[in-house]
Amino acid sequence: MSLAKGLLTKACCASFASFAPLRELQKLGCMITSVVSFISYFESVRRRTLNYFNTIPPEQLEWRPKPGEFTCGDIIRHLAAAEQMYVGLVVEGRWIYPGHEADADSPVSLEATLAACNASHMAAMERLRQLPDSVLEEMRPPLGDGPPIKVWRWLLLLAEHEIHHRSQLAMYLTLLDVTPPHIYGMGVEEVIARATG
Ligand code: NI
Repeated sequence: MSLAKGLLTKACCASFASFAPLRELQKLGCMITSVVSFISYFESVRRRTLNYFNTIPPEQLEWRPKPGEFTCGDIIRHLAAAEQMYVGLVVEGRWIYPGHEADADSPVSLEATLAACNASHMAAMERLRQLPDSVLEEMRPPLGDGPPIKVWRWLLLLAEHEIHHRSQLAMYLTLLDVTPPHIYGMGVEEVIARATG
C-alpha cells in the first residue's frame, strides 16, 4: 500500500504539500523538547478526538453529507492512516499513506472501526517512543516540492490535521442531529458566563 499522492486528493490535506512558509520554518529552533512530551500531548488530543468518535450513532457510521465526501467512518480511518503516514515519515523518512477505504463487501461496526483505530494508534506511539529526542531536530522531506522541515514541526502538523478532521466530524454530528461534545467540557455560554471579567 503506497503512493500517497493519488489518495490525498482532499483540500484538507493541503498541509502535506509544500508551501512557502516552510522555508521560514527551517530557521526555527525546537519547540517540543522530547519525544515523550509530544506523545503525552498527542494522547490528550486523541482523548478529545475519541469523545467525538464515541458520539457517532453506530448506524450512521458510513453516513456522508454528500457524494464524494468522507463518511464518519472514513474520518476515523483517515486519521488512523494519517497518523501512520506521519509517524512513518518521522521513523523512515518517506511518505506512505495506507488508505482509508471501508471494505464494501464486509462493512464493519463502529466498535470494530474504533478498535482498529486504537490498535493503530498504540502501534504508532510505540514506534515514536523508540526514537531518541535528537530526532526532533532532524529534517524530513515534504510530500511535494519544497525544502525539508524538522520532525517536531511535522509532529505538530499531525496534531493540527487531526484537530481539523475532528471539527469536520463535529459538523457531521450536528447535521445528524447529534449534539457534539464540548471540546473542554464547557459550552460557549458557560465560557461567556465565567469569562466576563
Ligand atoms: Ni486530511
